[in-house]
Amino acid sequence: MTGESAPEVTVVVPTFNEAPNVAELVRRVALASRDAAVEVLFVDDSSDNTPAVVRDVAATAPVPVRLIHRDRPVGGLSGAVVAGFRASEATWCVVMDGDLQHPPEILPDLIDRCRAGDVDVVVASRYIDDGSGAGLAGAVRRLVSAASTMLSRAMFPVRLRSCSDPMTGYFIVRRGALGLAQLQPRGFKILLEILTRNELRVAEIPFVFGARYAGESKANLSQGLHFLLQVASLRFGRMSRFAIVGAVGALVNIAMVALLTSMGVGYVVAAVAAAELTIIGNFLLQERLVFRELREEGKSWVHRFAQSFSFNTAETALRLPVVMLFVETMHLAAAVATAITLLAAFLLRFTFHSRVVYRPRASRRRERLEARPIRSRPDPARVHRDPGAAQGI
Ligand SMILES: Nc1nc2c(ncn2[C@@H]2O[C@H](COP(=O)(O)OP(=O)(O)OP(=O)(O)O)[C@@H](O)[C@H]2O)c(=O)[nH]1
Ligand SMILES: [Mg+2]
Repeated sequence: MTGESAPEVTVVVPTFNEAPNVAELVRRVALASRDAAVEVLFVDDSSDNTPAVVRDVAATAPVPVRLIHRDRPVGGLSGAVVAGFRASEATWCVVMDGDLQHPPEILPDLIDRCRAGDVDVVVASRYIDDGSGAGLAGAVRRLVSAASTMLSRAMFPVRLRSCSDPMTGYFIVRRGALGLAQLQPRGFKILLEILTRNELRVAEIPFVFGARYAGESKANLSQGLHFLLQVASLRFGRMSRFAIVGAVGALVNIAMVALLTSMGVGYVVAAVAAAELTIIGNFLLQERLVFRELREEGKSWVHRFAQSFSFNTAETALRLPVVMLFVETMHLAAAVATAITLLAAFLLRFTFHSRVVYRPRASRRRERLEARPIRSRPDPARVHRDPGAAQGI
């Protein structure tokens, strides 16, 4: 491949502190990709010396190696993968972990299967034929992986019908088939997002998920919560995340009232204090988990907090008189009146937060509609630095 022509395949490797794996990964990718024009693109959010190691390896590698280092790791692992797709000019993009748990030796099989021309995605699956997830550290990790696979396939029986392993991080996708503007990368499971947002033709080949070559795992418990939120919002949209946060808030509210009254605080004071603390807690959670990608579109957090806090306080204060009105004038049962007002309050709250508190500015809304994959020209030095947010994710 010359510096001018685009490669056939970009191997996108998201990395977070994977310095000891870089050279071995590039060596094995180069060995495996005999007859294909392959480049390796590291999308790096590291705090260690991974970028320096990538630059060193790039200087002598037998295949082109590029680096995007993000100073702001927007969207975490999935955001990194999407940044890689956007910076690629290849027909096909492979996504591969940077710790060699995804064997580069099956690259030819993935690429050959694509060249047959009848598929958009080829998934390396641990769950067909002689594939295996043996390299996942510990029985609990294997169980969690199997359970989350089952859950997501149950939630998306049609879109995931041809995919036995939507949780895999190893696949090849036709870049032109990706609705890059629609992807809202979050969390660890980018393939799940790609398959559920697009109608794609999927094929699979088995692979054995290996043990880490070197370095430390970044998998942790909070990814479990993010996975559940990701599935819920892919299936039911942002409103379901709002509902989950609201439900958690309601439970905490009840627990706080119980705690405060058991400490001798009067029930009215306890109810008001618990309600206000819940409103603050909900705001913090919804900033992170519900409206995260809309936060920076024009307003300060103080402004958002003021709007959210006043709306919720007014709504909480008004709910009781409305219940009384329903019971006294329309003779509804108190429980029915409460249920109606709670449902109405939820819908009003969601609408107010989406349309007012986190309303995207008009220019950003236009940008979203017109968003195109951003292409970056290959750097002559084959390594470039990226300011992260400039990728527009
Ligand atoms: N760019 C980027 N890469 C990440 C981030 N988090 C994890 N990664 C990379 O994503 C890949 C998968 O992460 P791992 O920690 O290996 O997760 P895992 O394979 O599920 O867990 P193990 O089996 O314990 O290794 C690795 O290449 C990581 O370096 C991130 O926030 N940004
Ligand atoms: Mg790993």
